[in-house]
Amino acid sequence: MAFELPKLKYAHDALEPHIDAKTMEIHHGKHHQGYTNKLNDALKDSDDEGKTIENILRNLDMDNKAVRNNGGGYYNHRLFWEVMSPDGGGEPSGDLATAINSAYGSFQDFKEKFSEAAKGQFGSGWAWLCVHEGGKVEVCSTPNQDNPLMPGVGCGGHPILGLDVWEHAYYLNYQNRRPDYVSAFFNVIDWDEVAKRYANNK
Ligand code: MN3
Repeated sequence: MAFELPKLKYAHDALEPHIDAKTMEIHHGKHHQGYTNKLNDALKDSDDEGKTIENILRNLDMDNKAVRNNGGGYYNHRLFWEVMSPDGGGEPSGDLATAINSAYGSFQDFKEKFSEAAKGQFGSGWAWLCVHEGGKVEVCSTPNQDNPLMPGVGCGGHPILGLDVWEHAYYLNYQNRRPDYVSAFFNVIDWDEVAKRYANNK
């Protein structure tokens, strides 16, 4: 069964003014669709056809550039759309908040660490919050469409929050002002969704 572009759970303009409608339209409809199509092409008639994306990425041959770039692109964007919401923002609560405070001292310190990872990723890539077995959380970043499920990349563990810092994610609205985009992202993070992923993968 081929992978399909996931539907958004909100309208293209629902995340404005933090993320503009035109960017969402192109990012989801063109970029994510492109990764999805190319992933399906790359998997066609291979041993990985029909496996889950998590399984494919965890066991990836990193020299397989087509699956690395497009499988990463498919998975990363799917997570990205799901951890944002027009009702997002604020701070996490419960077990996730406890884990963040235990790793970073406070939500503010975590926010700073995550923002530094996003702003400091040279060129295209992603910033992540991951959970390790046992519940410890960790911030890291990866280049291009790599992601922490892939062998030897990023912090390992399971990504529960991801921020796309490719220019295609922010250039129309923010031009070169990546820090403003990173800061705006915090207004749309769906912490309930991140907490669900924390609980399911710790
Ligand atoms: Mn992108």
